[in-house]
Amino acid sequence: MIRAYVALGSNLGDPVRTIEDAIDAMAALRGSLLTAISSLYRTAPVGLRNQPDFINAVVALDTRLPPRELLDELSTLEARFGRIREPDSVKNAPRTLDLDLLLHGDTVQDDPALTLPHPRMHERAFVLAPLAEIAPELVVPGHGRVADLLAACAGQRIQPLARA
Ligand code: PH2
Ligand code: MG
Ligand code: MG
Repeated sequence: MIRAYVALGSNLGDPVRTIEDAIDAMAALRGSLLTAISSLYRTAPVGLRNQPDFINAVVALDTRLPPRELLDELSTLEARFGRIREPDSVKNAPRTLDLDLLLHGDTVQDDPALTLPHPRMHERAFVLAPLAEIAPELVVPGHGRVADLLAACAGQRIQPLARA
């Protein structure tokens, strides 16, 4: 089994419900075991700023699926949660559910269909804060320890949600 990390994000509809339901769906993912779940965070949009706040979280999976198969499963889940990818849609536009494969073991690859580690994860507090909760000592290949990377993102507004 390989340890993989997946970031979840939503800022349309009922994002808290969507993220909670998506985590439940990830627990049933083929060939995989859900091994850790972060808190949920309310986060200011990064990139396209004029859109609602996001709800973000990160989970760890132990998986037998190779990177592309896991990515395909995640895309299928996004579609099941109502995400529509228009060919001409704006990059970083609001979305019902975004599932980003952050890391797959220590795989480093620059495939056009899937770059690993995720190319922007090391500079985004909305990924690093939940990831630091479940794997503070983890090293992002080429970038360093998650806890150190998070310390460098101090200006980004994120807030853990109170547990229900
Ligand atoms: N996802 C993006 C772009 N900007 N900002 C926040 N706060 N959370 C996200 O999940 C997010 C974003 C592209 O996928
Ligand atoms: Mg994505
Ligand atoms: Mg994304």
